[in-house]
Amino acid sequence: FLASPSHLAVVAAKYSCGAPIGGAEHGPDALIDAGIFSEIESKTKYKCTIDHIAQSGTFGNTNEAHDADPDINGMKRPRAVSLASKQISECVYAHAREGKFVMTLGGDHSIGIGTVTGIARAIRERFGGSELSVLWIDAHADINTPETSPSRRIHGMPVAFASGLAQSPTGHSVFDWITASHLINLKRFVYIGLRDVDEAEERIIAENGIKAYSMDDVRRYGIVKVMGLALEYLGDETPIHVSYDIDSLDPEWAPSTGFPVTPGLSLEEGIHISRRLHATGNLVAMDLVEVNPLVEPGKLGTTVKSAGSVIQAALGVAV
Ligand code: 5AB
Ligand code: MN
Ligand code: MN
Ligand code: MN
Repeated sequence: FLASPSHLAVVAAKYSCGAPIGGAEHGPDALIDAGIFSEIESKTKYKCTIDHIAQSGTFGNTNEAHDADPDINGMKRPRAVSLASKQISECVYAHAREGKFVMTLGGDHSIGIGTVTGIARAIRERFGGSELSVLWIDAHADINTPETSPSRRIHGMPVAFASGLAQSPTGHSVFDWITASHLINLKRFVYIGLRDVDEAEERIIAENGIKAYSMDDVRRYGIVKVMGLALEYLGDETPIHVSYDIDSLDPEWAPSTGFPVTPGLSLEEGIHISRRLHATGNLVAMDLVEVNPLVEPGKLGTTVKSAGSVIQAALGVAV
C-alpha cells in the first residue's frame, strides 16, 4: 500500500551525548567512508542524499560533561540529548513527509528519540492518523525512564521517551518538544534480540504488554519463525520503522560498539531480519546505531562490514 520511494535520505547523526563513553559520534563517517551508500546508488534505484547533523556550540556532540548542561534529577546530558533529538526529529520528519526512505546513522541510541518521533509524526500526517510500527533490534530494551535508569544515560531511554512513558522530570521542560503527534503506540512495537534487560525494564515491558523476542527465543524458534511472528503481529498494512542497534549482533560480528553482550545474533540472522523487512514493502525508515570506532579499533572493519550488510539488505541489495 506504500508507493516505493526512489530517494534515500541518509541522516548522519554524529552524537554520543546519550552514552557513558564517547566515540559513537564517529560512527556515521565510518559507515559513509566505507562506500556503503555509493554502492547502494550503483546497485539500486535509490538516489542518495546525506545530511550531517551535529551541534556546533551550545551543548556539544559528545558525552563529556558540559557546564551549560548539568544533570537533571541525575539524568546525564539532558539538554544536549534533547536538542540533538529535536533536530534529528525535524530533519527525518521533513524527509519522511515527502515519502523518502530515511536512513539515520548513529550515534548512540538516544538519537532514536529523534528518529522515531519524527517518522511517527510524518506517518500520521501522510496516512490520515495511522500509527507507525517499530521493530527494535537490540541486546538491550532501551525503555528505562529517568526514574528507573541505573546509569542515568539517555541511550538506555529512547523507547520510553518516544512512547510517552518518560517525560521531562517534574518542574523541567527539557523534553517538552515531544507532543502527542510524535508518540508511538507500544502495541505496535516489537523487540528482537534482547539479552541484557534491567529489572525495571522487565516490569515496564510486562505492564505494557510489549511483544518481545529475546535471544533465547531466537535460539528456541529460529530467526525465520521469530520474524514471521513479529510481522504477523504488526500486520500487512502498516508502515514500519526499524531501529537497529549494532550490539544486537554477536560481538564476533560487531566488536566496535559500547556495550557488547554475548551471545548475540549471527550476521546471517541479522541480514535475514533486514531481508524480511525489505520484502514487506512497508519499511519506511531505518536507524543503524552504536557503531563506535574507538572501541576495538582494529576490528572496526568487521563492524562496519556487518553494519553495511544489514543496511544494504534492508534496501534490497543482495549481500
Ligand atoms: B543501548 C542499560 N540498560 O539503561 C542502561 O546500547 C544499558 O542503546 C543501556 O542499547 C544500553 O544504561 C543502551 C544498563
Ligand atoms: Mn540500543
Ligand atoms: Mn544496545
Ligand atoms: Mn526490491
